Amino acid sequence: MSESTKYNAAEVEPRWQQVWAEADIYRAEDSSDKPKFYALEMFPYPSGRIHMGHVRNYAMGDVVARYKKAQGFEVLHPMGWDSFGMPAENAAIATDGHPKDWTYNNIDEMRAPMQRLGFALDWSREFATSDVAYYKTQQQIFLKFWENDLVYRKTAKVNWDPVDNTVLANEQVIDGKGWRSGATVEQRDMDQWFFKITNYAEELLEGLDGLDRWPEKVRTMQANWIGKSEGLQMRFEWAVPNGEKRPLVENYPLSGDVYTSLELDWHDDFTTALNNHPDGIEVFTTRPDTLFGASFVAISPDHPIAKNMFETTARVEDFILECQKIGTSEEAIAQAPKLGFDTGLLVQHPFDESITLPVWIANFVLMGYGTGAVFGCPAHDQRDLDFARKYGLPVTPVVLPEGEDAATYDVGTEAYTGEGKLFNSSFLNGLNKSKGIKTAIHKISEMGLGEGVTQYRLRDWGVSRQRYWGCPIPVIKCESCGSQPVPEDQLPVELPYDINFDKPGNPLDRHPTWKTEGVTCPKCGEAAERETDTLDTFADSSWYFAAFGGSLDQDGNLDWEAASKWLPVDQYVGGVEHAVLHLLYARFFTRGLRDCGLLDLPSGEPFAGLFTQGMVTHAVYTDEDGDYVLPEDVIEDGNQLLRIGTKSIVTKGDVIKMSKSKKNVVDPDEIIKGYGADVARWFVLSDSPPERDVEWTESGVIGAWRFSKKVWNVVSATTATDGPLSVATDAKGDALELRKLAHRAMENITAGIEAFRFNTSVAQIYELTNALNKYKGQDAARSEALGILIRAIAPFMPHLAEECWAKLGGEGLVYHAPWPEVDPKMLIDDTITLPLQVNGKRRGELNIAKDLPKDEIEKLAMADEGVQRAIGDGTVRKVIIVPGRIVNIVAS
Ligand code: ANZ
Ligand code: ZN
Repeated sequence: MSESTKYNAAEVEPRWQQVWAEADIYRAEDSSDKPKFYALEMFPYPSGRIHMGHVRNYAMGDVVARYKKAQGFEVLHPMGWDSFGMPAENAAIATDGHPKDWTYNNIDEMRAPMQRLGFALDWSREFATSDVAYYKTQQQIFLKFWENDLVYRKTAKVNWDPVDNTVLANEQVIDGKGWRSGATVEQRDMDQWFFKITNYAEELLEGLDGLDRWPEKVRTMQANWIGKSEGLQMRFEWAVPNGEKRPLVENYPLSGDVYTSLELDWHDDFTTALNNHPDGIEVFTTRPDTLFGASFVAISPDHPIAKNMFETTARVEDFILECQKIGTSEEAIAQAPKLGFDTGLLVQHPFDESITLPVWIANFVLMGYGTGAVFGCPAHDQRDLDFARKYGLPVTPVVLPEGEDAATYDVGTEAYTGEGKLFNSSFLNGLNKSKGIKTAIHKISEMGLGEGVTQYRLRDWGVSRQRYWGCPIPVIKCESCGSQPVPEDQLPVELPYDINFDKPGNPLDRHPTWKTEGVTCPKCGEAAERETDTLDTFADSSWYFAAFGGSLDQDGNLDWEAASKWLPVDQYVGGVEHAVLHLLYARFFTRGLRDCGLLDLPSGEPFAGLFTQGMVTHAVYTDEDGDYVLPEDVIEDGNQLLRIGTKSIVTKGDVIKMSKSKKNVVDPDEIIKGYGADVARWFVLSDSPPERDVEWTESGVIGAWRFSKKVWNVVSATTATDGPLSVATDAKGDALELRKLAHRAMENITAGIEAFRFNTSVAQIYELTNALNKYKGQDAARSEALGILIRAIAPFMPHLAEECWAKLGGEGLVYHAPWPEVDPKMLIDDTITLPLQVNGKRRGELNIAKDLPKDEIEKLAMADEGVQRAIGDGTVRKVIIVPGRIVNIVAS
């Protein structure tokens, strides 16, 4: 064995990376007969730099991939680039460059540091979603989806982002703002392409039950997003006005901003409503049990009845425009102050002829949900209550909470939504909530006014984007034939390179030739135009995992059978920010691909296991001017922090997610250069549970670096030559203790990896390393324990592990070495301590195997020094052995 040398990561790491690359060890074999394991981390957007969040994300996936490999699985662990999207266009505009050049340069910039991190990735399957081969296949999928009724076109109200000049999906509007630009989103009517995700609403919801290796919170978020509600859809019939106007809002105490219908000609409006909607107003309710507490009916500002009035009445128009200022997102609407407009119309209560309800237009009623109309029961719905209090509408409680007195019960300012007994409710009186709901639905059905229905909050996925850097939608628009699919043999519809961004909007739309040159209608042959919208880039990330599995090549060949074999992804790792958007779209896509006959994936689930990792955080530093300072520019001077160079005083602020804007970032590549990839990987995995945030600290990194040295030193100090696969079956005493400790540690390390508790595995690795550091023997037990340690470390610090493995004389690569097997016997504590008594006095003790036969115990007891001294010249009369308890010797 060679002399002990210093460990030099800068030399060791690239050397092993080259060995791995040359031996092509990470290539996954489609035809392997080993069980498959597909490990995947959410692929990166090529922004140009890798950051610590990437390192942590990929390091976690790498631990799993390497561990599964060692366990005998055929592992697929691929990497690629989610490379379409807005930032490339923005960068191109800012730098006068081209989105394509910017993107592919960035990919090249990022691939190298990623490779320096030594991940066990099958780079042979790499692609970028902006590769023509990839988006050509996506165009084929789009057309397949269209054929199979999963794509359609309609004019729809859209969320328009006025900064990015594009349409956003509802999911992409957060608090009324564009998810990327942060601009306040506006409403517009536009022609749009949609994916019919709602076809799968029920399946997507039910499928969540089977995802037992997904975080509970993600499943809940998806379920809420799908938003299944069972309830009643029912009709409120018009109350015939009897030639008399009903009292209008002037009778209610009005607050400042109320709109009144005093000025409109009520009879005209009523006639219009009656003519256009003779049956009355359809509402959707989940609480028909509260019908006797109804005090108004409210319709959305976008409801056809409201729109009819809008056409005839200027005051309604004012009101509706006012409502639209709030935007379209549900959250924004929920948070906005309640606004209402009393239309003057009246409807009939279904259960009591003597009751009529006023019809209001209300800003909190969404046109896109249910029927766009509700009945308001202020006592038991908070929005209704806020509305009723503002406009002086009656509040009648009908659900009595337990312990309350019907005569005195009052809801105050908080609607009561809990359980209770119905009261003030005629034939429903005395029923509980669910009985009341059933009874009311039954009654309404009997009356022919409605029926029980199921509603989903989920809307179809609008995918048209007015952008250049995305997958062109493969459609030709013909004036006579409408939208036609681009014929298969004309695919791909390629993006033109010669575009310019001189004006806002979509460069494809104003390209001199792309839209029209040589474009004819596939149906009638007349000159036609290309669709210039591109697909939402969330489509790109909805099936990339299948493209890895099917080894998509640069000619666009994709082996769907192989993709089906690899799917589902066994372990997916990524950020929880994708809990709804990406993860739901992907679950839709795999179902679509299944139902189009491309993927053989009965469950339709793309990701069997999901782990959402925490963030990497760092303290924010600011100087005296309040400017952010990079951590690498801060030095400690006594008990204060200074900025290198200017020496100005620096203040340490909050520890938050690393972000370029706050400058609290540490460049992974700098850490690799300074300490090595293993140290960076070890640190992000060791310091906190994977789902929590980890705070990046210099001292933490130094700790990780010291630990790597320690491992190397223990290996270097080894002269035993038994090799790392030895099993020290004959070990006794200290050697046996070391074996036991190693096996026990290994048991816990494996459990930690299995449960995604890498930090607990790390703690066990520390313990085993410390034990080995203290162990003096140069024997088989040492070799065995070291062999266990190195293989346990390999998924975390693969370079160090290879170097140690080689130094210990391990055969081949540690990457190919089997995962250490725990000997269950080593986990049982099978020695016991037996007290030795002579004539009732304790004289010594025995450390023996639990199952040692009595005659052996007697021999050892009699040989004990303390016992011998106590017996002295006496004669042994009797030896009493109580197994497992005590040895008593009677002598005289
Ligand atoms: C009367 C009622 C009384 C209601 C009560 C609730 C409580 P989920 O569970 O989310 O499906 N609603 C129906 N359509 C609406 C729309 N387009 N915009 C705004 N709100 C709408 O919610 C169903 C409830 O939300 C329905 O039940 C309806 O109000 C309201 F004590 O009807 B409820
Ligand atoms: Zn045509």
